[in-house]
Amino acid sequence: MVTEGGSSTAPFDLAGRRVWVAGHRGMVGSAVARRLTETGCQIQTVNHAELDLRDQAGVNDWMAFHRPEVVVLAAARVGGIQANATRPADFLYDNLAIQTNVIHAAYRLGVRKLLFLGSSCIYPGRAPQPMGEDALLTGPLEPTNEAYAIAKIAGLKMAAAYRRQYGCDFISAMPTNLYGPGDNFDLEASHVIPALMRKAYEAHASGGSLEVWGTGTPRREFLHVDDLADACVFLLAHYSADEPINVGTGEDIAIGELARMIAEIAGVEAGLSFRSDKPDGSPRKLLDVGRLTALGWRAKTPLRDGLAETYRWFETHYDSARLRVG
Ligand code: GFB
Repeated sequence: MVTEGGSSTAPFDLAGRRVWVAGHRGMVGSAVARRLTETGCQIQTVNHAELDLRDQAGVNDWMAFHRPEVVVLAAARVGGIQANATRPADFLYDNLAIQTNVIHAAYRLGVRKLLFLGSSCIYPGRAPQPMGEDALLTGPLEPTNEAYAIAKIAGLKMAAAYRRQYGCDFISAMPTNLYGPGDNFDLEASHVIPALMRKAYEAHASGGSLEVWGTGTPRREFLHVDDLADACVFLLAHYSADEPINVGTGEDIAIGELARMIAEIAGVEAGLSFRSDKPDGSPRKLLDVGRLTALGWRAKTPLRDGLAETYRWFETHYDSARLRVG
């Protein structure tokens, strides 16, 4: 395991430990829970109907009763560019409340290891590319997701503060844009990949074109959620430091090119149409994944394969997936 000073110690062993995956119904949490089944740990989960993570007393009671030894904090309000831009209060309040309650209770109950998940949008909107961890707080945030980014920055700083003040082994990972089975396919709230998949499915059926928001020129890096889950388990075992660590593929693609790939996978024949009234957001978001690569972890899923697999999942879950909202 790599620690503060870069020194190596024995990996943190998950086998036999009680591991709470907060947010296990979401795309990320469910992938992490699937991956954790391979580690021999005892996975703990709780449904939203039983526990609202924004309720501090409820979180304290649930954690005191179930006593997780490890926490993966994958619960969050997430959404695409439009949801972020139009519902900043929800993104700030929900995320600040969830992470504050869980991190503080984890400290009070002596949780041995906690992984906080952030997002590449914590970095400035015009940060030099690729974005290293040292780009944090060096410039203004991208306005379309400022609220979410502020909440996530507070979360990673909170994890680091509890490390420093109380010696807690709390770490933070910053994943790039994610996709995969179990994503949110609601057209107003979702990220670009599920939105384009749903629109492509419907365009294929109707013979229409695939509608793409913005100019198609912004570039994004996309990581399959199973790769993220694998990285989470790797980091729990091998990472222990104040600084957040980036998780991505190190490669990006223009949105127009991504849309062409999805159109091809879905068999859309009428081409693309661009909605110039919709925002582009950041011109480019590519992470520098050098620190994670140096520790020995790399993403495995080629984008085209991951898209094809996710599209097959969406086709078979069309009726339920399109009704899921974030
Ligand atoms: O995935 P997305 O919503 O998130 O949009 P961001 C990425 C790019 O795809 C933008 C374009 O340039 C969009 O304009 N795009 C094209 C579309 N067609 C569509 C479509 O039909 N739906 C959507 N949603 N986009 C989010 C942040 O930013 O990234 C979050 O708002 C979070 O806070 C997340 O950080 C990872 O990459 O722009």
